Amino acid sequence: MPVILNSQNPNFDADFTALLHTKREADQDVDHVVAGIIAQVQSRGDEALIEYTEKFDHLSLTPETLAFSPAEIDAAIATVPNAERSALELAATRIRAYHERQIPNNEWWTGDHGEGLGWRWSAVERAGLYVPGGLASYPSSVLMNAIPAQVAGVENLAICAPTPNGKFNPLVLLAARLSGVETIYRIGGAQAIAAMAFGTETIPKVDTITGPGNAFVAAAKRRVYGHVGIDMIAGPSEILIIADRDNNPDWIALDLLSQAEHDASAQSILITDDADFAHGVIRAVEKRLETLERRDIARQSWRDFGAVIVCQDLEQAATLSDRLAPEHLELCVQDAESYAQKIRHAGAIFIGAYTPEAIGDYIGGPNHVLPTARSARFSSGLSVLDFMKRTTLSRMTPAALAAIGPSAETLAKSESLEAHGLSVRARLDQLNKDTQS
Ligand code: HSO
Ligand code: ZN
Repeated sequence: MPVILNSQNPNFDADFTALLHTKREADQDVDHVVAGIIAQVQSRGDEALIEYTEKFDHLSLTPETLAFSPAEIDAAIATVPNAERSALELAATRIRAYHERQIPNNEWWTGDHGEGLGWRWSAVERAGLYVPGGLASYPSSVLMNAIPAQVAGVENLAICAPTPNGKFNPLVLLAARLSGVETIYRIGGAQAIAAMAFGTETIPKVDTITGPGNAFVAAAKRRVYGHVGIDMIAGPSEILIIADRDNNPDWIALDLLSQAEHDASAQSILITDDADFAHGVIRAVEKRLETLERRDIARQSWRDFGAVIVCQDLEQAATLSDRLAPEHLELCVQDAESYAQKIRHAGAIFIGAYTPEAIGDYIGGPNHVLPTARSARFSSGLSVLDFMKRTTLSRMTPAALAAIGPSAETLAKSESLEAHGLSVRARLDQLNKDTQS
């Protein structure tokens, strides 16, 4: 059974706070192993990469076969059934159109004294995208990582995707092609992150690495951060649904289960103002759990981390939601669009009963790489901006320097940085001379 909380209960605050701080990830102490792997790849390059791939993925590669050849990609893509191909194409088109709107504007304006000020955005040159192997090898995640990079203007995009025992999902290769990525290395784990961060004889070093992965990948991303950029360290997925009684309990149950089936550590929470509805949803979840293909995973997640909260009214629901700062938030309430205005902290909001989160996972357009573990309080989902950086611009005219330079000189003196002050003073003296002559 999930936790069931009622806001009328005197212990509610303590129980809710405990829910907020539930730890969902076992601390896997992999850091020392990862440090060793990174050091090996850094010093021995391809040779180490090939050894680790043999050891962990049971696959023997050579420098020539580290990447899929164009012919292999073509052959794999040819096996993809039409229905999947067109669904993926529609997804790619919609995700691209959504992300194109994120391209930020450059600015350049004239300040108070005639000086030019502004900034300019530019893309990173090279990005590396990590795609997990096995169960979590999602073609949709390839689109969600690669398309924003491509839209940002990144020229060189490469994917690392482990293929344990040589097995891979052809849809991953198709998703790569639809997002303009032709270089796909069949390597994974910390060794793949190290290869992208530091480069090997075969794999060029990148500027930024994005994409989800297991504990080894996460630890490796943490370690290489600073040397390269990274997107985020994603935790297990979560959904919060705020629903009133005028909903179909089975729809809400399925939405809760759509997160629960990802991972035994995923978290699905329902907040409602109606106790009968809450129980209806709990029954509907139980019923669906009897037949769901991934029922073992979903049941474990629902049992260990699921929660149903019956609150006083929907005002309180919005306040509780902001404290949870969920990765995904579904609003199944009357006038959901204006209700959404009450929410401040959420990775993605799905407005109204006809917007199940799965639409956002695949086809809506917004990104599905989102901040987990309450990090929506201070961060956002993956976007075009993650592949761009901003350069500031300033251009003083003599008049502008004459107007604001003396204050710079004063501040330089106050910080005892003489050359700073003199660099301004030398120019101001020259300007004074010019005006006198
Ligand atoms: N809900 C997941 C993303 C995903 N769902 C991929 C299906 N495929 C985390 O946001
Ligand atoms: Zn999902």
